[in-house]
Amino acid sequence: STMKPKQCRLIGAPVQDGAGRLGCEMGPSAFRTAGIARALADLGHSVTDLGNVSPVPLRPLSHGNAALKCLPEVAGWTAALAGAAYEASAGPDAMPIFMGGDHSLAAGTLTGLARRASDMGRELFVLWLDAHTDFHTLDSTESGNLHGVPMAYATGRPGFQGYFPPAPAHVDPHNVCMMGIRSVDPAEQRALENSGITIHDMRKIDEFGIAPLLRAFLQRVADANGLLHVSLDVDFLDPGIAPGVGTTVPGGATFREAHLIMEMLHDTGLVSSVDLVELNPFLDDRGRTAILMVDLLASLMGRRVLDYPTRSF
Ligand code: B3U
Ligand code: MN
Ligand code: MN
Repeated sequence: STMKPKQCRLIGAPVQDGAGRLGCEMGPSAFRTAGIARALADLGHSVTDLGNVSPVPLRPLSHGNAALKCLPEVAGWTAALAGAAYEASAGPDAMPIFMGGDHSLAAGTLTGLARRASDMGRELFVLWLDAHTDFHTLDSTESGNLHGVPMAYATGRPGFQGYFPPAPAHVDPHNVCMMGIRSVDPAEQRALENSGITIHDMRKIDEFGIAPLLRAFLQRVADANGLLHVSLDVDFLDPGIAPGVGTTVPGGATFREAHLIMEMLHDTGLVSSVDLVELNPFLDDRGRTAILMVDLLASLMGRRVLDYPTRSF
């Protein structure tokens, strides 16, 4: 691998209160069972498993949007994860890897990492790989599932104050690139139009191919000497290859597209942290989604897919 050995820090975030159904709580265990630590160590990285984060104690909260589910719980996770992300991202070769847990965990990781970047005098960039934009506010979400809000919180959209913890730092929406998007609610779409976020939906990926779109974003990160966080939602992938998720959307990224992204990310050496989210082991097929997510992480960390035989499951 051309990548400098990293200090991989595995952090379990067994939050499932942001998803519409149970099961993501088992995600960190499934990643461990699928051999995440071993895969990273085999690539020459140092690996420490820091165990699972616990949410801060609940504080009762009531909000005008009656649809909201588990607001105090998700607020508690956000506070705990922002702290964990800030701490685990210290040091020059730090590579925190957050094993979810549903995508609400990114409210914590993004804002904790943004604080770290600002301490270092660097800019944080985010590559958001997802079928969804997760750009709802507490007021606009109709499902009430808080895995639909982390990008809005992290970029400082209004309405979170007094409900979610104050963000330690925000992510500049101009530094966010979303790929794989194919399910956006009308309220999100309106807010995204003037947000500054770059959105490559599946239509664009089909028309131009994933490589040139990604290359343009990576060039911007490199030019800014930025830190790059990758937030990988299982539903970015096509449900045919990744069934272990609660919110399958047809027409997702293929095995080849997903590995190509990871290999291009590896080649740039720009990635400094990763979220692996929305894995629901209860819905998985003999661990195949957990194994695929670990294999994608391994590609990002330097495994050349053609050098390895396909793992069976
Ligand atoms: N935008 C919809 C659907 C959704 C967002 N994130 C996921 N699903 N995983 C919502 O419920 O907010
Ligand atoms: Mn998501
Ligand atoms: Mn999603």
